[in-house]
Amino acid sequence: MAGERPPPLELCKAVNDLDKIVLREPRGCSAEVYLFGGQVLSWKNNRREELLFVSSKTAFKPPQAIRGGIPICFPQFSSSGNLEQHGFARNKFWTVDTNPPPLPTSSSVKSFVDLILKPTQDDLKNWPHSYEFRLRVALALGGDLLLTSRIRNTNSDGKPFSFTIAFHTYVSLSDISEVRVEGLETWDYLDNLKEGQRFTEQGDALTFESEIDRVYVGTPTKIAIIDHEKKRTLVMRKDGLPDAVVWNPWNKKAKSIPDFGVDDYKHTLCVGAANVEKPITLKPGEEWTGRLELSLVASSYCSGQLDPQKVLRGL
Ligand code: TA6
Repeated sequence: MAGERPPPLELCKAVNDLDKIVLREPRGCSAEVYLFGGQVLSWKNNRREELLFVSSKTAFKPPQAIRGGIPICFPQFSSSGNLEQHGFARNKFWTVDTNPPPLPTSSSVKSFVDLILKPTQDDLKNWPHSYEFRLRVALALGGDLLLTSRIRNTNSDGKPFSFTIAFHTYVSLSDISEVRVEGLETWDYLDNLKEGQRFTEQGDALTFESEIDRVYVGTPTKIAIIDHEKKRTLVMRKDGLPDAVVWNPWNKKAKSIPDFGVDDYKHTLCVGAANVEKPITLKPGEEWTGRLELSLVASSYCSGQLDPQKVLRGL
């Protein structure tokens, strides 16, 4: 795409009149980004299958966060600070960034949008730091989804700030009990169901039969989510985001979550590229960049065509 003018933005109205931008690529894949939350809420392959989960009970009523897609937890993951759960970025209206600083974009990118979040005077009372959070959401030929984040400290008082961050991706699944996650074997995790205690994952791929709420720390850059039934594997690549959140409330906890359908837990898993364990600190003028790339590999593990270990080792 370098040097090419991006196609005009397809800005349209969505649920409850919320603004969304639709990204398309020539083979029929698409993605939708809502200005509310700067949140990707749809990603479809060329067979128009939805790859992200959105709760059937989410209200689409700002400032309440939308449950589904890729919510951005910033500047605080979970309740690890004195801000609201998962910070405020997912509860804010982002705007289209019409003049972003240059960002090299691979030639395979067919459409993209730049969004920006900056604090209002009111926001500064809640979190007394000036920042610019730039988010480029891009769709490549063939449907790969790329999220590039740039966070700059624009404080004029010389003060640094620290933050944690997560792209809390809700993957759409056939059946959670049929899914494997590869790439986190033998890695350490902080277990949120056990007061954040640290454990080491066993040697085998993750499978799911009960509630899970963990942060895997310092993980490899590639994680594969294998859905046997849908014969597809979602490969997550991440840069500048050393950790990975894995969450499913299962049946009991799901009942206590108002905007989550009772059976929704069967059809989703949150696997979030994150920086949680060691907060990022930026001095004024400094900028942090993080990249998340989601791509789909057509056939699943069991068909033998795809061996996630080969994918994870980039073979
Ligand atoms: O990422 C895991 C987690 O922090 C869980 O503890 C659970 O609370 C989940 O996020 C969802 O959080 P939310 O605020 O969206 O209900």
